[in-house]
Amino acid sequence: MELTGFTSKGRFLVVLCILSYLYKSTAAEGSCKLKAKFNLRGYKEVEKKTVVIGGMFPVHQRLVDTDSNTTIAPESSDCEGFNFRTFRWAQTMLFALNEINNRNDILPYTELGYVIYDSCFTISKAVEGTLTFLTGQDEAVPNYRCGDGPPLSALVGAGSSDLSIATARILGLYYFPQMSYASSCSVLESRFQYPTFLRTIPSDEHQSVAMAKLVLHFGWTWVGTIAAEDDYGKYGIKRFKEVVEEAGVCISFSETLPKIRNPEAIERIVQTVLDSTAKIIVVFSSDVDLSPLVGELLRNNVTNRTWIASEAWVTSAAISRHPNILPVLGGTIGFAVKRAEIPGLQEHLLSVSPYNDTLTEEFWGIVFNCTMNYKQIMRGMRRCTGEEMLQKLSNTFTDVSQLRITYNVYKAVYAVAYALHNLEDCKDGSGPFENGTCADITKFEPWQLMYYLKNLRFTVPHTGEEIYFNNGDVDGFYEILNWQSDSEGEITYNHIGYYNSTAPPEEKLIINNGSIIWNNDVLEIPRSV
Ligand code: TCR
Repeated sequence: MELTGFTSKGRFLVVLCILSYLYKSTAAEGSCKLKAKFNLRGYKEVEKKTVVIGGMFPVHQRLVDTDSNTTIAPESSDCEGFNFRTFRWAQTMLFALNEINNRNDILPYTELGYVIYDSCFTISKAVEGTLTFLTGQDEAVPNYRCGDGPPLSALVGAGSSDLSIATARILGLYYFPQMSYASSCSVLESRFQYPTFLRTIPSDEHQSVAMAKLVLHFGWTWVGTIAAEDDYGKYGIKRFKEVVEEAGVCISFSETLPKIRNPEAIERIVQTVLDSTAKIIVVFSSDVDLSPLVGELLRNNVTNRTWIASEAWVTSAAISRHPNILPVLGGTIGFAVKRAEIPGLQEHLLSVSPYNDTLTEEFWGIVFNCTMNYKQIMRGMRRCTGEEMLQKLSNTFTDVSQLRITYNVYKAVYAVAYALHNLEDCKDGSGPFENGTCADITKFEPWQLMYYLKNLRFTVPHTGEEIYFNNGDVDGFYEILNWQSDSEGEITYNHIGYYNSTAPPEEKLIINNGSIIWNNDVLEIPRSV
């Protein structure tokens, strides 16, 4: 599923554009096969040059199970499991683009358009989206881009590391820049393998070491580990184990969370946790993969454990808002990336309308339990009026209290925009390319933009954070959070310290032991056995 469009000065017009433009310019050659499958295409109102930024977000959680019937032509699978948190990330990209298009000091002569793909947390969808993006067609034809069209700049995405590893390999072939906001796996550090990959999230190398230091800080010598069955989980926990084992800590058990539904495997993991004497359990996983285990832990009332959370689930409402979660996961300690306030973002999220595109329409239907689909209305489902009020609900989509990956998305879009700005701003004669030449914003090469991304340094609006990339990566900085309960028995994420990879060795991990409340409201540090 894709969204394409252009945000324009103050207004957001959604009109057929890019593809019909491509179609017109190339139909004569008969080489472009186009089926109208895009949800949205955009049109710019102002007469300006346009550059398109790609985005990729795991808005749905999985592919729909289809039977492998080979008597009919296969089709690209549909997705299900709409995720409010990742939908907020996608909307943040639109918000940032709008903000940039409304500013006169960034890219004053150029308008930013977008194409957004839903990767459905699935590698095949991410690859499909990447090929579609590069070729400009709705069918993924590698090595071929149809017509001139507005120049493509960079791909912001993909969500998780295994998706980015796949897309970065393809994009790398074309030396096409990719700016990731959530793919933190340490293997993505390799510029040899992924020459055009950059990210606004720190590499998990830092997080794994920080987790190990945390375990040593509390004097624990016996821990269990659970990892998601993907590159994030596997590499994250591998590095953690290396560091703690070197310091003499023993690993009581190492379990892997299944990627596809597997209740028996989940039950086995719960049994391992129950049978083990280890009371400290480190979990490297996304919230989506962890959720089934949490359900099973609740059913079995597994208490008296201390859980150490990786960044991907530490502030996840999908986990912490489970009813009766406190006895099981209260006292959890975890690592989170920088949080920010983004002025105007909440207003943007609240102004989302079901009529914007197919994703907003689907979102609306789920939130208000209604439909805009004629066939479903005929079948008796309640019809959405479009007048429903998002303001009246509190949900993960409009909750702006924990803007962390969301903030990374915001930074990623600004990074691409500033790099394009510097490219546009270049003065011929003193440019970085051969004989002092510059790139032309209306038809630059991907490697030319790569030059500007590599040498970028900018200040993020509103937060003042200074961003630059060191071989594609940013510094490792994490806040350390502790799950405590408020007066209503809901989980709150309390700041108890931080980890700074750039500080001198003794000052990297700073924890205020006194501010921690452990599982079952205990105040002293739990023992590991
Ligand atoms: N890096 C993970 C994916 C991920 C994620 C998240 C997914 C991160 N944080 C929050 C959902 C929600 C961090 C990866 O695969 O690299």
